[in-house]
Amino acid sequence: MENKDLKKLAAVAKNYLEFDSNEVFTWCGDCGNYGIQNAMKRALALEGLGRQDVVFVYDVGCNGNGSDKIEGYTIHGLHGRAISLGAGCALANTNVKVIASAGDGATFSEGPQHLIHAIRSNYPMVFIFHNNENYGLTTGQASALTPCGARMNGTPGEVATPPLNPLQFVLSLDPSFVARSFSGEVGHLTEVLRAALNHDGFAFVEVLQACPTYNKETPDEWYAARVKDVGEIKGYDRADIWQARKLVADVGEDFYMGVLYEDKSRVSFMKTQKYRDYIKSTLVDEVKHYDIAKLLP
Ligand SMILES: Cc1ncc(C[n+]2csc(CCOP(=O)(O)OP(=O)(O)O)c2C)c(N)n1
Ligand code: SF4
Ligand SMILES: [Mg+2]
Repeated sequence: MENKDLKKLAAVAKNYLEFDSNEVFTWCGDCGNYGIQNAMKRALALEGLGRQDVVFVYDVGCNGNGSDKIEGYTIHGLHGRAISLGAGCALANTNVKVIASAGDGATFSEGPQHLIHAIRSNYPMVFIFHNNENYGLTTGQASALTPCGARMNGTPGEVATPPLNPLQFVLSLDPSFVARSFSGEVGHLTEVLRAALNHDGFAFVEVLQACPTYNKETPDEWYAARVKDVGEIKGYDRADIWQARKLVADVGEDFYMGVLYEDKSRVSFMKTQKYRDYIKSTLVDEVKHYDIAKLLP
């Protein structure tokens, strides 16, 4: 290996290790959150991003407990509110990358209104959607994504209400970036997250996440036997939203992963604000103390 390659490798390793925390992991063994956290750190390090370049926003849930297992600027908010907190950070300081994480319960039961407007406004952030098809932290209740027939805590008979199709919903909102990956394929997820980090706008990344404790029907092996890369579909054009919509609507045996849709012509929210065309500072630079005393009667 040449000296310059070694230096590059050392820089990637340094960034990766800087994100490591000494906190004890509380996730169950084989939880998909380990793979997601690992892929996120790998993607950031490979993109040359260190602790100072990122804000991590976590929701409430097992996924949210990742917040104290990573060193960096982290916010651990309320259930269903990671997108709104992340959007605030992303708009206030466009020089940092914002990665918000939330579960299926948070995203599609508690906070879908925030998802809708983040997509519509194209806020510049990466959103990692941890889809384990249940409320993991509160011990395995059904979410809006739990399949019919599942027997969950709180629904001991069986779930009778049909689940939402999350990507069908997201693609109906005219998003600018939609991808899918799987927590058990860290290499694949790393590359998907790198693509998301390079997208100028709201990058929605669904991660099919194993929850071996409460979702016994779909362990790692179940997903591993069904996931395929979208690159295997001859002639698939990721710029064609109708191909993506058809792909996610066909809920068959296979789950296609990769970047499913990307509109490179879109720009993120702040760049659409004409009044800021000639302003070089970010909103955080513009925070000032004003003495309002003289304005008072
Ligand atoms: C407004 C509100 N409602 C309910 C709860 C209780 N609660 C905490 S975590 C959780 C479920 C989390 O499920 P999900 O968002 O899918 O995350 P997971 O634990 O599966 O990663 C619930 C219902 C809460 N914290 N706040
Ligand atoms: S309950 Fe499920 S999602 Fe939560 S830590 Fe355990 S395996 Fe992971
Ligand atoms: Mg969940």
